[in-house]
Amino acid sequence: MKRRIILGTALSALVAFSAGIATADTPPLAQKERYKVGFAQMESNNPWRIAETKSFHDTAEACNWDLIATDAAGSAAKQVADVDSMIAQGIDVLFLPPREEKPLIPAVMKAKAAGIPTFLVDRSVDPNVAKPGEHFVAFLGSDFIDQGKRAAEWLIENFDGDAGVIVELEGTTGSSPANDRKKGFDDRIAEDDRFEIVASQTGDFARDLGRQVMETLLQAHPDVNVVYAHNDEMAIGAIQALELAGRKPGVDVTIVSIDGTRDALQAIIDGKMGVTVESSPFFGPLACEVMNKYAAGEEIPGWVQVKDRVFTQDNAADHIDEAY
Ligand code: GZL
Repeated sequence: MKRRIILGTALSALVAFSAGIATADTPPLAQKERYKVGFAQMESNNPWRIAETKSFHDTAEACNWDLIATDAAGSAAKQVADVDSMIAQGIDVLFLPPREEKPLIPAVMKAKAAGIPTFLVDRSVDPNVAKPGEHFVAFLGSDFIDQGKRAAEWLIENFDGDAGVIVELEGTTGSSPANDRKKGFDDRIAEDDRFEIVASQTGDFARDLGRQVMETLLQAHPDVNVVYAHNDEMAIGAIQALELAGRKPGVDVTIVSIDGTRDALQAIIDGKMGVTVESSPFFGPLACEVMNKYAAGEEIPGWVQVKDRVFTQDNAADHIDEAY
């Protein structure tokens, strides 16, 4: 039986502590004056990543962290090596956004073996191998399946054509948001027979690759009239490709996306993008809150779920000032 308790939080979004049943097999965290904290970032190639890293730095002093932050420049192998280095430096606690679900499992296992509690932030690992409450304390992040589903539902409600020809730009191959945003969207859109996904290809959550992939798919599918991007960076890249090809995003192509970046909110205001489902990067305050609860001996649910808003023409202008 799951209970959801909506708690006040520093995050703009509400956080629901899904009171899952977590056994406490994870390493303890003693309460201290100051904590040596590891944050092993995967890359800094887009506004979302940069905002997340800044959120941890901005939280450090208020949370009494001596923060060791690394950047794996898009390499899962280097992200594992960065965690090895942090373990050798004797960190008290690890915050890890695993770039891909399987390659980061060794980092989770090594931290546990070294007696270091790990919190996964913004992405998770393969749940068949590593489990919350056993190998890591908890996953702090959104419901990516629900994000994909909500993007599909907006499209179903707002697409006024009778045939939706969809190109899907997938996130990083093997990452939990890419896997789940695909599942959530594809399963929901399949329920409306006006739509067909004619192509689905990774743009690695990157703007320029998203643009290049869109250019290629546009050649193969000139009748495309919907783009579903797993993040705003690829959606903006797709908008660039469509405009270069003489198409009018927001007029003859509907763009649906996820994240809520400043550029996406501006594209919505400009009428080029239809919707972006929020996926907040501001994990610093939540990480501090959950770490302190864990150090105080409170039971932490295996999934500390971040609740997401939806940004459209109706509210984009109200939120662009807080965007990143
Ligand atoms: C979501 C996060 C994703 C963002 C992308 O929690 O993992 O990674 O949606 C980012 O913009 O690259």
